[in-house]
Amino acid sequence: MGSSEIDDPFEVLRTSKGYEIIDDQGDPVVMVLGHKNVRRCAHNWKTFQSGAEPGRIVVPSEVNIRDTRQIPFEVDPPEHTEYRALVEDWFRRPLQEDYKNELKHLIDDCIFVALSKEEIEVVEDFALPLQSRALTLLLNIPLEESETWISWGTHVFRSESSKLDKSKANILYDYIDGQIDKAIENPGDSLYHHLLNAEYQNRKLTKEEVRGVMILIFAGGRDTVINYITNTMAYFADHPESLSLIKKMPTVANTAVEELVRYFSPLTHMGRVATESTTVCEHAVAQDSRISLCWASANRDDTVFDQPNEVILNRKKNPHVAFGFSHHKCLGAAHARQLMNVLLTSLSEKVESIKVINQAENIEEWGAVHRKVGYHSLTASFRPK
Ligand code: EMZ
Repeated sequence: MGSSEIDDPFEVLRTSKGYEIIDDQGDPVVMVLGHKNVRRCAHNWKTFQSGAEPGRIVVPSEVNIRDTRQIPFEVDPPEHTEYRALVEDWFRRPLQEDYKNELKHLIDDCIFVALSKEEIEVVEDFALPLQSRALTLLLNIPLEESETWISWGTHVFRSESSKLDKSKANILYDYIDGQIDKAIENPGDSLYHHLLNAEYQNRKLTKEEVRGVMILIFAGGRDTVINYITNTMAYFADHPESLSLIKKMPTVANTAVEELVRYFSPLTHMGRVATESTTVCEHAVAQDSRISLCWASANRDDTVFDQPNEVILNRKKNPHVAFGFSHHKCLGAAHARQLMNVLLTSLSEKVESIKVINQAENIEEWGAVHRKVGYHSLTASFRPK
């Protein structure tokens, strides 16, 4: 098996019963595994809500480390629609040409550093700085600010010692509060200012609401993007011919971005809380209990994808759910897609091959199911064209 392969540990469960029950800190979760059921449940927000107690739809649950509601992620329609409308245009900015050019500049710098070293640890010294620097564009704030975020490491709620680290989470909350206060005192055109000026139901957003949006942006788009980038590097190490293909046919980058995110599925699943007693895959789900929509499993469903366990960079029909599905689909998806598109293109232009020297896989454990989601570390050397 090549180092970049990610197999599908859900296959047998998906094709036999369609779900799996796991324990999460004493609050069990019914993982929904098939593509059709995942989409059906994601669509049905009246029965499967996101607006439960803050932190409870995340698996592992964050109820013990977070009181602030993430917006619009932990809100249901109709409020969800109104909140989302406040930020939708802002999150489309990555499609603009000048945004793309700035992103290219920043990504080229990261590739230049990788090429100039004998070897580089991709997670900490490539993916994390790239993700953090790119985030300054999304927030429209100076690049230097990313140094602080890089110092937090790959996950804002997890540390070496704990999967749910309250003191680490507090660093983020205090930082965001400080930034909101600064934005109130100093006029500007960052996302903080945009949110502080936004009108919601004929009033300004409260500080707590602004905090809720910002926590989502910092937490939600961090390890996911880092895994996406790191897995891509491992993939190219195994498949230098794919770099040549993109170089020869640059439009392949468009389908490759989608195919790689389907294959990697950096976010395994996301929960919902049942508002009434119901059934999923003929299994009883009690009111106020949790299900999860397993994007990673749905993305390998062979009733939807031909050769689901193969990476086919020019795959035509690709209705993957790696960015979620229905009204809660990822707000940062345009940014992530643009980032990946520029990265694939720039790598294909500048890099001949990548060699993995050392790796430590990051394996998630969902009950008896073990799933590779990325790497704790991946040391590699980059050879220039
Ligand atoms: C939440 C989540 C959002 C959660 C789309 O995912 O990402 C997780 O990494 C965070 O821990 O709080 O933001």
